[in-house]
Amino acid sequence: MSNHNLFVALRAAFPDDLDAVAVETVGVGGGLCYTWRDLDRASAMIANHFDSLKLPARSRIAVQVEKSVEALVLYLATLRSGHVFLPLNTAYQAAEIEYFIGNAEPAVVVCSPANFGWVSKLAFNAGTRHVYTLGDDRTGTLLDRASHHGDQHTPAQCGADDLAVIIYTSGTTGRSKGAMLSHGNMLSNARVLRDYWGWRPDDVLIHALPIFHVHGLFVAIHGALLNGSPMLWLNKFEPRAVIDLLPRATVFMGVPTLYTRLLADPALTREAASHMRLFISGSAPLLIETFTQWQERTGHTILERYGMSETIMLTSNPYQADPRHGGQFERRGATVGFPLPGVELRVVDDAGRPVEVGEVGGIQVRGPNVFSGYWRMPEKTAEEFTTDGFFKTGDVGKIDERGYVTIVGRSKDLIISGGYNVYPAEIEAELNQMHGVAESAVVGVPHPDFGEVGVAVVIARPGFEPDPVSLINGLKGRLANYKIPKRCLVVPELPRNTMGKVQKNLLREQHKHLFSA
Ligand code: MCA
Ligand code: AMP
Repeated sequence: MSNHNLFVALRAAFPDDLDAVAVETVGVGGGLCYTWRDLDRASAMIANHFDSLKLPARSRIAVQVEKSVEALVLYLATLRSGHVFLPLNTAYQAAEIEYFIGNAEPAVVVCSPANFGWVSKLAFNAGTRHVYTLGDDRTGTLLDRASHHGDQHTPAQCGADDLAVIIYTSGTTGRSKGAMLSHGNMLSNARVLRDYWGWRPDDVLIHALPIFHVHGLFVAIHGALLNGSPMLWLNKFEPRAVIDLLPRATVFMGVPTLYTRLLADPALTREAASHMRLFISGSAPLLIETFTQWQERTGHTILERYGMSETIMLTSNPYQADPRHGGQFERRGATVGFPLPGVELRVVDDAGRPVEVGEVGGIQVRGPNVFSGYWRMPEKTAEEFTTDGFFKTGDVGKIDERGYVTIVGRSKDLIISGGYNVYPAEIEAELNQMHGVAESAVVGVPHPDFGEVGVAVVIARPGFEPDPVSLINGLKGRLANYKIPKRCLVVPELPRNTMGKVQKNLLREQHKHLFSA
């Protein structure tokens, strides 16, 4: 019986020379080289430790740690042992973590040493039996325990549909939902991207994104590992460090904020980027100005692609001529390119009927990369799929006569700030509980660095005068820092339609110049 464990496919792609460098760390705390053998042995040791715990099959392993190569090894070990990886943004605060742990019921929680006190308390209260620490400096109890185990390990037998990862994504209403991705979802998408982006074994990836989301964890890491390509690894994005690495690298992936920050550094030149093969952008809309400036400054055309936590990657501009589209190879700014091979993508009207070419509608997708549903939320899952098995993305777009997809907006009430998703409903719920607040509306407005940021517009309770700065400060510590609105305005009333619903489009329009350069 063949084993569909994603780790098996990744391991099979390691180069013959296991003593070659797989990951080189750069920047703060950098200067270390990890060979392919190191990744193999270290992940075996952690996997052996998990096996020794005799956890039920497909146990959730929740991880909130700073970025490090050891955290990557922990991901590989989780796959290897057949358990389910549950990555958590390091910015999440106690109330957020409490929800995730309560909802996912992980058997193991791994946290930063500095957070052990409060995280372990939450985890033990929720019934988790094993809580370990992992620092970004190769310390922590997880590594201590793993060091007692052997460095050989046979990967657990997994079917293609077996659960490999749960990624929590917030929602327009209600609490966060855990998108369940299988070994098959991830491997099929990684293979398609390998071919579509022309990955080569001699590629070198600059890895500068966080590894608790699809972009940094799957698109970037699977890409490199599945090709036996080494990574130049930054625990934190620093524009100058990335520019200094360009002459040694061939592939870079970033959210648009990374590209605008790189452009702000004069050291980014055509010469500095001359060794590069491919720059890829995604997670948020790339402004056409950034696309054009990048072309002018570096001579490279950024390849924009589109995806979601629930689906991994869905569309991409072509890297080379795409025979499915008459050999077109143009990477067109402000579009997200063609549906990837194997992905069916349609644009529908409100009644669910496909619209004409060039017309705008809701984007729906189907394919081997699309998740099976939300963790323990069958009703929510059923709502998000059509009867013929298409997933409703909540994105609004169109397909032109040449086949290029453009995202023109979102039907979901979502702000994407620096590549992170911020759901207004979650922030409004917190604000509405605060002293002196009658009602609030959070909207996204353009921002030169983060693309879009949240602004809170608040109405006071009669007789109260809430202080905007105190409201913002009150949110800190309750919500992850990137969710905190960058401005708070207390106003006498909110614009409403005849049904009494707040007209967020008018608020967005009214405040769109708040952060104009
Ligand atoms: C940090 N801050 C932010 C953000 N990041 N505010 C809004 N949006 C953000 N994204 C705030 C902090 O709260 C802090 O505020 C201040 O900015 C500086 O924080 P710092 O940590 O120093 O910021 P940074 O390190 O410079 O981070 C900016 C960043 C980071 C590098 C752009 O946000 C980032 O790595 N973004 C990438 C996200 C990503 O990987 N997304 C992929 C999701 P204060 O000082 O007030 O505390 S996957 C996905 O979307 C799909 C599947 C896809 O298609 O890929
Ligand atoms: P997430 O929930 O973090 O997986 O975010 C997925 C959402 O990011 C998608 O539904 C889109 O709204 C957005 N997104 C991802 N890539 C792009 C892109 N290239 N252009 C516009 N929006 C994007």
